[in-house]
Amino acid sequence: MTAFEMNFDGLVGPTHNYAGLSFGNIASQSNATAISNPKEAAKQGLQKMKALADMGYKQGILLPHERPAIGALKALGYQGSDADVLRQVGRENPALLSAISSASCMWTANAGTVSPSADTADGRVHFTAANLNAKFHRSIEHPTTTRMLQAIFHDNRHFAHHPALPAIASFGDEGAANHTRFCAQYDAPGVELFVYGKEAFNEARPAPLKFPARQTLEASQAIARLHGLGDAQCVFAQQRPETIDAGVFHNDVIAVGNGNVLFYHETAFVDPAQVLAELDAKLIGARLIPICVPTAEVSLHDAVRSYLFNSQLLSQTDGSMTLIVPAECHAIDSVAAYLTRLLADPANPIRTVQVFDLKQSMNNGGGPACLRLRVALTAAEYQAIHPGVIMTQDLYQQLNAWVDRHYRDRLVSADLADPLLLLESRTALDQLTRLTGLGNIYPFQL
Ligand code: SUG
Repeated sequence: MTAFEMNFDGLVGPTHNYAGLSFGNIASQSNATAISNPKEAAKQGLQKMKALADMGYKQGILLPHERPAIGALKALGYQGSDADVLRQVGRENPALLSAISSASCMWTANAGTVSPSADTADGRVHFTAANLNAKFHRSIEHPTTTRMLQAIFHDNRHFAHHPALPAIASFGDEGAANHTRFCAQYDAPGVELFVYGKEAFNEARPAPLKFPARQTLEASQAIARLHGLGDAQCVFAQQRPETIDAGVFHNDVIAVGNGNVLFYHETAFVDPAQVLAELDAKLIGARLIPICVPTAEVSLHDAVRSYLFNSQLLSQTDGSMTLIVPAECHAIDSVAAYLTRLLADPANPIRTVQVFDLKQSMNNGGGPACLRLRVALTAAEYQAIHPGVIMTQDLYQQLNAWVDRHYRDRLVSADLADPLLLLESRTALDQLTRLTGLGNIYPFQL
């Protein structure tokens, strides 16, 4: 195989906190007033990255964004020194302060959508940063995300970058969390599954009643056009509105795919039979292997509580697959029992399950799959990426020491107005850009 999948995990930033910012994301809402531990969060993430690198997978990092985002406050009319602005917003609008302080860019499955070179019309890897405009705290991510992706994937012979879609709900785009690529091999042309929550320009179509549908069909179609994907390479599928209303705010909370395997819950799609038939028909060189988890074995409620489907499904060199699941999967009986049966069943290629403690991120609704952006790369493309973000033993040690130096182990909302936190955060990020050799990508450095 001359191509492989590389995972870029979001390094958790120094302002990681719980603020209940995501209506429709049950974990975020239930932990709105919890005390966070940014140091532990960053280390939990680093451990997963290192473990995958040690297992032989290509692993990279995406850097945290500048938070608190003073620039976003200035754009809203706040004036004065950075410390004055922080104090004023802390006094007048703590909810806004929480939003511009969120470390939400850690969930890099929402950083953007990536189409590998084997799929695109011009033979380059295409990236579109997600506008994330369903939530204010996430809508401010894409300018830095775009700069970061451009800095890492800088060789325009191999990589093409598109700015985020128009910042309006009709084109709401949540990136790779609603996008899965299926293929016979990573360097063979694949079929890209775009999952959306509603049709923006057709209100007659079903839509969730309680929680927002963050991704629209129109946004997904625009990404497919921008990336140069033909009709024969795309499947557009609607999430079941009732499933969104049960807390499935992204498709990667209810389905995961890799290679020719789709692991999904019975309630994931409006029309699962159609999705499977179309994927199978459009997949070249392999038959689709669907693994459906029925409600009778794992209820939708347990699927959301455990984040079973927010796992990473990884190819092993012997053709089998490994599932990387959060620790919550072992704590919930129905899910633990299901996983035992899954491993015992020779009819599917999943042979091993590995469990990771990602509690700090999970408390905000972010499991193993949320924390990573997948990029399928050929060997030549891999050679062309910025090497400073590739996980190695050395980088792992340096990042752990960097976290120890700069991160707090306790954060509550009252701390966000502290000008010292801003200073600590900027100092840490400035050193991080040096450590990774990425150059000036943050507003405070520009
Ligand atoms: O967008 N949580 C994130 C979780 C994103 C998970 N990503 C994927 N499923 N791919 C979100 O809802 C909560 C922040 C807070 O409440 O403090 C938050 O933004």
